[in-house]
Amino acid sequence: ADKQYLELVRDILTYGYYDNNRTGIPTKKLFGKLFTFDLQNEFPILTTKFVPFKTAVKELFWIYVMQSNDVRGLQQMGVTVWDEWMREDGSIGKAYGYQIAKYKQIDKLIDGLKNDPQSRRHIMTLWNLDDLDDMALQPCAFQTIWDVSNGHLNCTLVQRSGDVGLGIPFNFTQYAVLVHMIAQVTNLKVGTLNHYMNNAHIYENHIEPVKTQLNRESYHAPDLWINPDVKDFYDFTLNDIKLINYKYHPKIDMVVAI
Ligand code: THF
Repeated sequence: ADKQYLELVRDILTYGYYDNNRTGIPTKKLFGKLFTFDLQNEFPILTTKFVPFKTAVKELFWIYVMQSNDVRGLQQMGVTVWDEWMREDGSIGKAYGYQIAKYKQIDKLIDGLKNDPQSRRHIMTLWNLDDLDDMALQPCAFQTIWDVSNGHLNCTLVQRSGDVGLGIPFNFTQYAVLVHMIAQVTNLKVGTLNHYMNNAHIYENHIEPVKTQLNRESYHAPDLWINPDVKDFYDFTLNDIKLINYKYHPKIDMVVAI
């Protein structure tokens, strides 16, 4: 993962288009970037900086297992990354987990993968036109499109806007875990994870931090352990998912743009 990531960082710093945006912190950006991870060979997580794996998995569970939009639930697990977007009622509005629950999207996906694997309609989407105005933040990583080939489960994650410094390292690691989880409960092997970023950007105040990362040598990727006894998606708990031999360089502090 480090190789593709650092190449994207280098590309953005060299060729990125510089302009302002909604947040008031200008970015350098490139249009239309893609990572491809072969999940059979590698669990994708950065080693050139510490990525808080547990936090990333908790956020994933919040969206797809708990199917919640209540930030207080995340806070109870010790996760603060959504605090900036919490509303007075404690939620982020009709966003993320709310949209998974509303249409039973996990259940439909698992059902479809089991009963009609060659379907070309295996999609989960958080982009609901009717509800966009009721979301504290419109989802960045908003869609997954799934495929079964030769007993392997493939997935493309589509992201409209990718914060390369902070959000992106979370996103591909989380969705790799999701592919492993879904593969296990559908009796498939893991395949390829594609991660498409329409606008891949680096905030101006992240440029120096990511440059320190560019000078680091990557370590061998860790392995993912998933409790093989779990057969039902909703039986997964945080203890069923662990990273083994995660060797990493120190954390890099970056401020999130709101
Ligand atoms: N807004 C912006 N500007 N970038 C994003 O990545 C982003 N997200 C979510 C919603 N809006 C966004 C919030 N996700 C961190 C990680 C993910 C976030 C927000 C913040 C973060 O600060 N990560 C630190 C460690 C945090 C911790 O350990 O608590 C890190 O070093 O990775 C897109 O999902």
